Order: sequence, then C-alpha cells, then structure tokens
Amino acid sequence: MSSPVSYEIVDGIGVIKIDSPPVNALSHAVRQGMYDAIRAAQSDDSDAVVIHCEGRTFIAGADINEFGQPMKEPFLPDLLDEIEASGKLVVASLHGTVLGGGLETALACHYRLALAGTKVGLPEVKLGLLPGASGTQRTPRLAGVTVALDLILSGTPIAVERAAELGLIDEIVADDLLGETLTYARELLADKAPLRRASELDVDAVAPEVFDEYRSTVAKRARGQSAPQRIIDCLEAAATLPYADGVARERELFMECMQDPQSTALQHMFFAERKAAKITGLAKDTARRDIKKVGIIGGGTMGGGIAMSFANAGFSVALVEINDEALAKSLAIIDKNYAGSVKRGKLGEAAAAQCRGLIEGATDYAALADADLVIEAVFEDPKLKKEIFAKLDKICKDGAILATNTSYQDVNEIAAATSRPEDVIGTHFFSPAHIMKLLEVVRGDKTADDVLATCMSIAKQIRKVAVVSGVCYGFIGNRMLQGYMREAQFCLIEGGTPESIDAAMYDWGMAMGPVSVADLAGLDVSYKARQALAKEEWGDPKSYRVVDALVEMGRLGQKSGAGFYNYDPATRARSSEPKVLEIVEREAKELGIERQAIAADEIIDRHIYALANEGLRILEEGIAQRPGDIDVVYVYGYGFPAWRGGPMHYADAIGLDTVLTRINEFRERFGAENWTPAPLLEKLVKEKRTIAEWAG
Ligand code: 3H9
Repeated sequence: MSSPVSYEIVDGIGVIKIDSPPVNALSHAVRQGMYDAIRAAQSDDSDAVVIHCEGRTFIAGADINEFGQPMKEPFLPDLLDEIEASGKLVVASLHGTVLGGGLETALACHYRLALAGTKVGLPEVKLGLLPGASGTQRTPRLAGVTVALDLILSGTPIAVERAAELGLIDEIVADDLLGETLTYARELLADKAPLRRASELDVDAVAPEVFDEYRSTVAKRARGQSAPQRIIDCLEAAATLPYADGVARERELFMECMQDPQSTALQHMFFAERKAAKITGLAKDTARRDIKKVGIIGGGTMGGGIAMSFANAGFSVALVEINDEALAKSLAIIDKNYAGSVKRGKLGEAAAAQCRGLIEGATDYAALADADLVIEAVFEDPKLKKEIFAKLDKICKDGAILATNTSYQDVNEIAAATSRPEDVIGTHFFSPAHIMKLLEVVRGDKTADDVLATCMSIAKQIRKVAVVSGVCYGFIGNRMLQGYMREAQFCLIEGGTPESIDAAMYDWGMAMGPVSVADLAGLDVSYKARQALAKEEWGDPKSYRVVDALVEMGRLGQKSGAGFYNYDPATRARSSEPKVLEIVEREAKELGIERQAIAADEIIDRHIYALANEGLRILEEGIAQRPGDIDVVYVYGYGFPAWRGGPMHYADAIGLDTVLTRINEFRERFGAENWTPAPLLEKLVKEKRTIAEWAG
C-alpha cells in the first residue's frame, strides 16, 4: 500500500505532504511516513522543511480508531521530538481544524503559518484524554500557563486569529496556503531566523495557588470527570519541573487516561454520535429534498424554539399561531430569547437581528402553502394533530415534508390523516429547542426514504444530533424515561426523600435528579393525563399518589413556584419543603408501606437498570437502529453523563450478568410487572456477549 505521506523538494524546501482522508488523522502509516520524511530531510539538499496536508484539513488529531490497540512505533511524542530536533527549519502549513495531536505537531514545528478561517484546539478532554504528545508542556511555553489551562480544559477550538494573539501562530494568510508557506520559509531562511524550539522556552511564572483554584472550579464544572484534574496536574508539572520531567509526568497521566473507563465511554460517544447520522439500508447518495422555507405551527415554547433553530441556520421561517394575540406573545418570547443571546455574548447584535428577521409570523395557514417543510408543534392532542395534518394535506405544495413534533403520538395515524403519508415524519425536538442538541427523527411505516434522508441532513444543518426512531409510544427517549421516573416515585414512597433521590442520581453524574426533572416538566401534565383515563388505567398508586396530592394543593412544579421543592421566584433556587415529606409519609401509610431509607447505590441501580432494560427491548423491536443511538439520545436529550457512555454502553461496562442479577433481585422484591428482564438481556448473558457485540 502506498504511503499517505509524500516528500519532495520544491525549490530547495522539503515538503512533507500528508494525504489521508477524511481528516489526516495520525494513523501508524501517517506517523511512519512523517518520521521517514523528516529523517530524510536531515541529510538531503533541502534548506528547510514544510509540513502540509491535502484535503479539508491539517491533521485533526491522533487516529481514534487506533486507541485501545497496542500502539506501534514511531510513537507520536517521539515523532514530534524528531521534528522539533530537526537541524533544518520546520514550518507547519495549517488549514481546517488543527486539533489534538495535529496542533501538537504544529507546536513541535519551529514556525506556524495558517490560512485565515483555520481553527486550532486541544479537544482531548472531550475524549477523556489529555494532549499526550507534549501538548501540555509546549503550549504553556508558547502561550502561558493559564491560556494553556483554559484551552486544554475547555477542549473548544479557537479561531486562528485568536491563536496568533496568544502566541500559538506566527503568520496568517488569506489564500495560496502552500505557496505562502514556501515563501515564508524562504524569508525565515533569509533572515537567519533561529530554530525556535518550544521545549527550550521558559514557562512564565504563575502564582502557585492558580492550580488549586482551577481544581476546585473544574470539580464543579466537570463533575465526576478525571481527565480535567489530570490536565491540571500536567500544567502544574510544566510550571514547576524541567521540560523532560514534565513530559514524563504527562506521559504517565496520559496512560492513566487511556486506561480509564471514562475515556472508553467518551470515545464510544464520539463514534456513536457520527454513526447515529447514518440510516441502515439507505444509500449514502439517497436524494435530498430542497428545503429553503420552513413552516412551524404553534408558537409555544417548543414552536418558538424550533423556529429559532431554523432561523439561526439561515432558513426562512413562517410561524403560524391561532390568533393575533397568541402570535404577538410568541414573537415577543422569541425577541426576548434573542436579546438574551446578545446579552450573554452568544450572538452579535447584527447577527441576532438577521436571524430574527428570518422569522415571519402569520395566523393563516396560507403562509404555509410554499413551505418546503412544515413542523406541527401544537399541544399533545391526537385529534387536533390529525385535523391539522388533514388541513396541511390540502394547503401544502407537492413534495413538502410534513412533520409532527409529537413526543408520544402515533406518527402512522397522523400520516393516515393525509393523502400523502410518504411525506409525513416525526421530528421530536427537546425543550428548549433552540438549545437542546437532540432531535429524534421518527420514521413512520410509510415515510419515504428521501424524506428521512432530508430530515437527517437538515438536522445537521441546524446543528442538532439526530437519531432515527421507529414508531412506538414515547419513541426511544420518553419510552425509556417512564421506568426511570416510575422508580423515582417508588423510591420516594418506599423510604427516600426528594433530596436523597436527587442527590444519588446527581452525584452519579445525571445533569439533574429525577425529582427535580418532574418539577421542571410540571406535575400537572401526568395528573391531567390520568384524569382523562378510567381509574383502572391509572396504574400502581405508588407511582402517582404523592404527585396527585401535590397537584391538588396547587404545587404544580417549577412553573407554580412549588412542587416537590419550593422555588425562589427570582432565582429559581430550590429549597426543601417539610410539608412534602409529610405528604409522602401520609400516602405511604395509607398504602400500607413501611418506609425504610434506601441506599444511594440501590437508587442508582433501580433508575439506570430500568433504562437499560427498556433500551434492550427497544433494540430487539428494532425501534432504535443500534445501541449507540440510544446512548446518544440519553446523553444529548436527558442529561446522562457522556463520560459514562449512555445507558447501553454503561450496562456493557458494568457487565450484563451483573445487570441481570440485579434486575432479578428487583423482580423478587418488587414484582415482575416492572422488573421482568428483557429477553435480549437474558439471551446475551447466556451467550456471554455484550450489547456492542450483538450490534456488530
Ligand atoms: C489526540 O490527538 C491524542 C493526542 O493528544 C496524543 C496521542 C499520543 N480519528 O466529525 P465528522 C472521522 S486525541 C479518526 O463527521 P466534521 C469521523 O469518525 C484526538 N477518525 O466531520 C468521521 O468518520 P466517518 C484529538 C476521525 O467535518 C470523519 O472523520 N482530536 C477523527 O463535522 C468525519 O468526521 C479530536 O478529538 C480522528 N481523530 O468534523 C478531533 N476525527 O465519515 C475529533 C474525525 O466514517 N474530530 N474522524 O463517520 C472532530 O472534532 C471532527 O471530526 C472534525 C471534523 C472537526 C475533525
């Protein structure tokens, strides 16, 4: 196989060219090719060396596919030392996204020139890693310790213009990258510029307490995560030890990260997110429909947020409300949201005005006649939704995609209200829709392939992470959530408190505890749904008695200032309410339950295994395409900690036999109704296979 790295001398300058699509990652072949080339350059006729990449980007990092396998020489840190030690001047020629090991490569070069628009960053922390090819030692020598801490701890790439201000980049050019780099190298030679080796620079002094300050900030911001703390240790080593010792410390801590299950989980999430965008059985080149104008029906919190998501990506939006008053209210909230974005510095004033200008309000469905995609986002009333779709069928142009933002309803039934079910699909956004990253794309029985493919592409354009779900009650996320929320209520009435349950799940890593989630969602929602059913259909009283008592007292959750907790009207800060515990105790007594404190590990297992068990059923039924898709849904839509890899990855990591044993124990204690192991779980345990192995 030919090498992805070529080397030739162009007018006296040795050009090392990497051509390894898609992102020129530092695979073994790339490292070997670069090593051979830099060695060759030392004894040939070249006067200086340039490292340049073909394709869309300079090196975007180490090759993540090679993690977990034995590393082959040349190792990246050794290759970079070889580059830095070069007796001939080395210039990095940068474009695209210069990330991780890619930026570390650039920092090992003596000079760095970049094309305008390039982004640079050290995103290893997002994979549970740290820059392990001397990035934690060279960066502070070039840009200072606190800049390095901020860059490496955030993992967020920065614009090359900012990187130049920080001392990481020397020159920026507008075009002709390779030509300009060659000219720059010649200028440096003519000026007899020194071989500037970052490892030989001193680290600027920094107050010793800085590191502990960062440690305590990060303990809160990156709760439960180990890589950020190790990154701070590396930077402290850079500030206090000679370069070689700092590098040795970095190496040690990088290997610790590599062996940490958190990194395995985050790497799983990286690939799961990218795989989720692929639709099994659908050709990559499936035609897409052209979407320019989007119609939204319903300007509530959801509809407004959806409108903003599209406008922010440059689509023109027609937002339809039922009357002038409702429309004015909806547009006022959108205005307020944009003003908030400007205030928080998320959007410039002009950009916000431009986005807002793309949203036009209307009270007549005629505004939807020329829309390419219409998303219905009215409240969860199946009859109303069907009426709306029948109306859309008459009004919308041929080929328009008709989508429903329902969270629970049957997309097939909604599609059947039209004469064009192939154009109908579910697009389930999460609230607030302009912020939450997840989009469940619900494929009806008759949804056309190009409709599905178009919605998946559009999701990427509006910067959502999309996952395909089949039709079932609640789709992937909300169907699984039922068991999770049920366990919260059961744990409460059996002996827990709102605080103990929330603390157990929060400390485990969930963004919010389940009792707080119930308050946020509004306790009246499930109350009203229950009232609409016959009493026999209400389910186990343990799951609703406390909620109903609270609703009847007017405690509807955050929106009414009180639910399971009290909420400060100004700050929304949560405080405990002793009366709530009295109600819990009263209801338990009436149901004949003897309350006993529940240990945190039992609370955690009951919640997470309820998710995993239902997830396995969803997989077996083919509702989700693959286990990673379920993990993406939970991490992006439900605040599941990414560093635990989502419920399916977590079940594999714990061991399916352990999960099954615990579920069987719960069945013994709490009954088979809620704790029957999914058939797929029993099968995999019998076959000693993981969920990932089953998925292939
Ligand atoms: C590191 O460098 C460690 C070192 O410090 C120390 C070592 C000793 N490897 O995202 P996209 C694939 S850690 C392998 O859809 P975009 C990706 O899977 C690494 N493959 O495109 C996808 O494949 P497919 C630090 C990679 O334009 C395809 O490329 N670096 C890698 O939206 C396109 O990706 C990072 O963490 C990789 N490193 O975004 C950078 N990167 O087509 C991670 C991408 O089969 N990467 N692929 O689905 C990214 O952030 C984005 O992919 C990037 C492109 C911004 C580069």
